[in-house]
Amino acid sequence: MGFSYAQGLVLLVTASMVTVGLANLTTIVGGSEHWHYGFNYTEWAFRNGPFYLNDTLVFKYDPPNISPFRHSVYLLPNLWSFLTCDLRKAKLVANVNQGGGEGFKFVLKKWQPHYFACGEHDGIHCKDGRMKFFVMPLPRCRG
Ligand SMILES: [Cu+2]
Repeated sequence: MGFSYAQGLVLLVTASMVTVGLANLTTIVGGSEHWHYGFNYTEWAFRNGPFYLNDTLVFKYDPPNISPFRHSVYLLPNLWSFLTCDLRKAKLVANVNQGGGEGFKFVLKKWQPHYFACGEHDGIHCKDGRMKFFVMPLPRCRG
């Protein structure tokens, strides 16, 4: 029995699906909304996930010389600090100047929960402005 056209087509489609599945993605946080006060990023992350190891998240926000609204990006250490927007043990990953131009790129390199939040105004942007979201990057299955 020979190799039919249909079999070849199935192979081709399968191969391209696998390629898409393995490609690391770059996602702009908030999509066209970028990173600003008042947008529901928890919901955004839920709708746009799951994210995978070595995917890139891009945070876009204007620096203080362009916009009066200052933003930043912090990683919070645990679920409780995330829920309460407690920034005391948070780690700064992008300051107020790093969101301009092409934005700040964060690669999800670690297989662990990531609690992102804006750190401006003592946690008010996180608490009232909803500038926080959770990502648990999944490992990709490489068959
Ligand atoms: Cu902010």
